[in-house]
Amino acid sequence: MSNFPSLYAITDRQLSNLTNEEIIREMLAGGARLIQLRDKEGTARDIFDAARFCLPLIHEAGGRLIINDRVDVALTAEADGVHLGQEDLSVGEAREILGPSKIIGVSTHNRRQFEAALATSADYIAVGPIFTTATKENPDPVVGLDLLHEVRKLTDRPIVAIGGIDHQRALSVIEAGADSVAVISALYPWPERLELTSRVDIAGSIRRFLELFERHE
Ligand code: TZP
Ligand code: MG
Repeated sequence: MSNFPSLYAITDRQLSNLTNEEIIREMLAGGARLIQLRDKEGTARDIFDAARFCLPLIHEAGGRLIINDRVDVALTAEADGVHLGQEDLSVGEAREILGPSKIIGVSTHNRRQFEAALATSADYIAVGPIFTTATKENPDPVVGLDLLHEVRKLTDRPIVAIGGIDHQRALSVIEAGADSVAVISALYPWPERLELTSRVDIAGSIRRFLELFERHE
């Protein structure tokens, strides 16, 4: 996957109180072009329907949609790829199902897992949690920027950093060697004074990330 986007935006219905479709519209409005549909509580039906609805919008904007966990849904919905954890189907198994042209990403949490991922056809390798995260249930131990520095020396393949990354920390992660930062909670800032009509400003948060990266180039 050439030209890997610096921002990897991940959906979260619980943090936003919005539907996957609403979140993805906001992400596109903010300028996100690499989007992961992550819905741990959604059924296959929910994820499939959201993916089918959003794919034309995302493609029209020149973006790509990656499905978390579900190779079956990624295949059937004709998404751009799938993101696998250590407990999901292996990259090899997903590749057999999806074929050579789909994007397959895999999460790793230590050097051993990263090296194992390098031996596969994974298009990108995620590393984390870089910092403490409250978003993932039972997260692996924090790996810090040190692991990023270490694994950057091993490959030119795109590395995605994840876990506890916000606007303040984003550039330190890129400087440590990541090609891209994957973010969840930082995308869902609620206004300070909560009113009935207020909603999270996903597009605004994405714009601020993209401005940071543009200024850094
Ligand atoms: N994998 C490692 S940390 C994490 C995942 C899915 C959660 C990232 O969420 P946040 O809110 O950006 O820390
Ligand atoms: Mg998974």
